[in-house]
Amino acid sequence: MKLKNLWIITMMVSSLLLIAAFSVEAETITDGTGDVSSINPDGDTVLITYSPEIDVDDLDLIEATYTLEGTQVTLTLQVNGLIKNQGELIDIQSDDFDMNSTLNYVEYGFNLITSSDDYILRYVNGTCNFTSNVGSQNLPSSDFFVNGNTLTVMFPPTSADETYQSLAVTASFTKINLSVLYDPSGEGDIDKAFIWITDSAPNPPLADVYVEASNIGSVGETIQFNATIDTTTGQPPYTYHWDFDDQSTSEELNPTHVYTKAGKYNYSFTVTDNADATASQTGIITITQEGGGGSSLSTQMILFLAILLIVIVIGVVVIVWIIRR
Ligand SMILES: [Ca+2]
Ligand SMILES: [Ca+2]
Repeated sequence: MKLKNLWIITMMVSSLLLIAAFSVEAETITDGTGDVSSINPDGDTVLITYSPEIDVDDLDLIEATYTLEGTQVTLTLQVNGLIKNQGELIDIQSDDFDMNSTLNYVEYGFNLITSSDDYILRYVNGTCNFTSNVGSQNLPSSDFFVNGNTLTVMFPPTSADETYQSLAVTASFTKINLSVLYDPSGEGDIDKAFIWITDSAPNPPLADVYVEASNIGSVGETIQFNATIDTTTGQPPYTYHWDFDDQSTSEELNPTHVYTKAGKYNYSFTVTDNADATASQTGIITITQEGGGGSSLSTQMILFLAILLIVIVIGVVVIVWIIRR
């Protein structure tokens, strides 16, 4: 009888452990380092490793996790540096919002989509705003904490049986002098009034690449090949591969190449990211014999000399004929 009781207790405990194990749902997304970007004065997105305004590592996302355990969702966000507490959470739609103010804050954000809700969480300097289909509110300070390089947020899910669909995270530094940006005279220096530095995870898929090289060249000529990739897409680091269609290749982004034989070549460039995604672009270059122009010039010279010779011979013949008369 005792043995039977022990057996029942063991079964019950095992079942509970099994239920507990099955009720935990977890996902992790990872992100490369060195993929923090900024917008330069031309409006282009460029990768940066240094800013006089902020430690770029504090924005460089490396990992984010989602866990659903019982009636609690836990989200974490980890950066390469430290979670930076700077500025304040701004609500642009608020009546208190001052259009002449200067914004200067670091924000860490989560967007979690599950089968039952679309959650948006924004953390700025000790304040965490939580938005779901139910509404928007600032979370009590007991529901989130910062530990070095990691921000952790906890909240009850809208539905207990919801399932994970996707998680995206961002880290950003925003410094905007609104009085310059919205100055109707347009006299302020807008480039200096607007700084926006950001990283997101997961990165969008690797975008198309663009290649550039002359479409004509000659044997022995040093030809420059250039490729452009969108470094805010895909997972860095990237590897590059040029195939010049003459049995030679290069692993540089912007190599030079010398063709040794005349002909038409279909060259290609391929970029591969850290997630093994690839993007390619091809081009055609026609290579002519070295000094091709000189060759046709010498043909003209031969023709000219031949005509000159004929004229001289005819002239001599005519002169001899006149003398003999
Ligand atoms: Ca990153
Ligand atoms: Ca990223």
